[in-house]
Amino acid sequence: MQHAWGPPSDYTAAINPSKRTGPQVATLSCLNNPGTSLVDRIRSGDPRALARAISAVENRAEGWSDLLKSLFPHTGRARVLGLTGAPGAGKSTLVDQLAKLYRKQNQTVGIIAVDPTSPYTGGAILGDRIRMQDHYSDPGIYIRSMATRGSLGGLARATADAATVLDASGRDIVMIETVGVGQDEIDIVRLADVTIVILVPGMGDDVQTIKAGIMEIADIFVINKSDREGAERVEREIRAMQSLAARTDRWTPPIVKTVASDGVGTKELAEAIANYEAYLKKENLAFKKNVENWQDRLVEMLRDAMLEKARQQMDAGSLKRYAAEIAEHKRDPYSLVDEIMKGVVRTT
Ligand SMILES: Nc1nc2c(ncn2[C@@H]2O[C@H](COP(=O)(O)OP(=O)(O)OP(=O)(O)O)[C@@H](O)[C@H]2O)c(=O)[nH]1
Ligand SMILES: [Mg+2]
Repeated sequence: MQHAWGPPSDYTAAINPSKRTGPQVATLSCLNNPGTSLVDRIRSGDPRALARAISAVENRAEGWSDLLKSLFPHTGRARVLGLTGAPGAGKSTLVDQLAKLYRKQNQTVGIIAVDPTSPYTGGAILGDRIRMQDHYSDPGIYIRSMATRGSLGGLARATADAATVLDASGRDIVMIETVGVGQDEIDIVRLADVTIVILVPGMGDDVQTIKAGIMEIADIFVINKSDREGAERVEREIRAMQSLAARTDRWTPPIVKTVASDGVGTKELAEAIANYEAYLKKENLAFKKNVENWQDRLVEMLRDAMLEKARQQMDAGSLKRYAAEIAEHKRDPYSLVDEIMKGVVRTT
C-alpha cells in the first residue's frame, strides 16, 4: 500500500513491512555477537536498532535467541497494556490518545499494532493508523506493526518477544493493539499487565457477539464511540454479564466511556489503568499474574523448541511422505512420533 505523505520512513516501514528499509535481518552479523553494540543501541532506545531487533526476533533470524537472552535482564520495568476489540472499534484512535497523554507525562511509549487479518501480505488494513504519523517526529514514541507469520513461533510469541525488546529499550509504556477475533488475539493480550477490551454501541457489536473468551480477559472495559446511541445498553449488558461471573481476584472491571476521536474519556481511562495497577500491587497480584503468564509462555517456548528439533530430524519432504504412508496404513503415527522423539532426545 502506498502512503501519500512521503518516502519510506521508519514509521511507514513500521506499519508496512514490505517497505522496511535497512539491512535484511537474516544476515545480521551483529546478532551473532549480541554482547556488543546492538544490545547497547537497543538499550539506548535507538529506533533503527529496535526495528532490526524486532525483525530479527519476528523472523527468527540467526542469533534471535541470543539477542533475547542478552536483553532479558534489562526487562520487567515497562507497563504493558493490551487493547483489543472488534475491527474499527477505535483501538488505534484510543492508543493514539493514550500515547499523547503519556507523552505529556514525559513517559516513553512503544506501540505494537498486531494485524492478524493480513496473513502473508505484510499489512493491509493499516490506513486508519495513518493518523499516528503525528507522533512520528517524536522519538519518545516507537510504532511497529506485526502481521501474522507462518506457523513456527506464532504471532503471540513474536508479539511477546517484540514487547520484550521494547521493554529492554527502556520504554515506560508498551501498548499492544490487536483485533479481538480469535484465540491468537486472546493469547496476545494475555501477556499484557492490563487488558482493555473496547466495545462500541450498535453495529451488532453488542456483548453477545463478542467472543466469550475476550470478555473474560478484560481488566477494563471501554465503550468507545459513546457519542453514538446505545452506549447505556452496552453498559447494562456488561454489568449483567459481570453479575453472573465474579473474578477470582475479586476485581470488578470498570467501564469507561470514551469518544476517542475527540479525546473524550482518555484521562479517565488512564486513571482506570492506574487504579488497576495499584490494585494489583496492593493485593500482590502482579507477581502472581506474571508467574501465570510465564507458565503459559514456557510451555509454548518448549513446544516450539521441541517442534523445531523434530523438524531438524526430518528432511524437507519427509513429513508429507510419512503422512502418505500413514494414510495408506503402511505406518502407524504413534510409533512414528515415538521414533522422532527418540531422535530429538538423542540430539539434545
Ligand atoms: N464517532 C466516533 N468515531 C470514532 C471514535 N473513535 C474512533 N472513531 C472512528 O472510527 C474509525 C475506526 O477507528 P480506528 O481507531 O482505526 O479503529 P481500530 O479499532 O483501530 O480499527 P482496526 O485496527 O482496523 O480494527 C475511524 O474513522 C475513527 O475516526 C469515536 O469515539 N466516535
Ligand atoms: Mg487499528
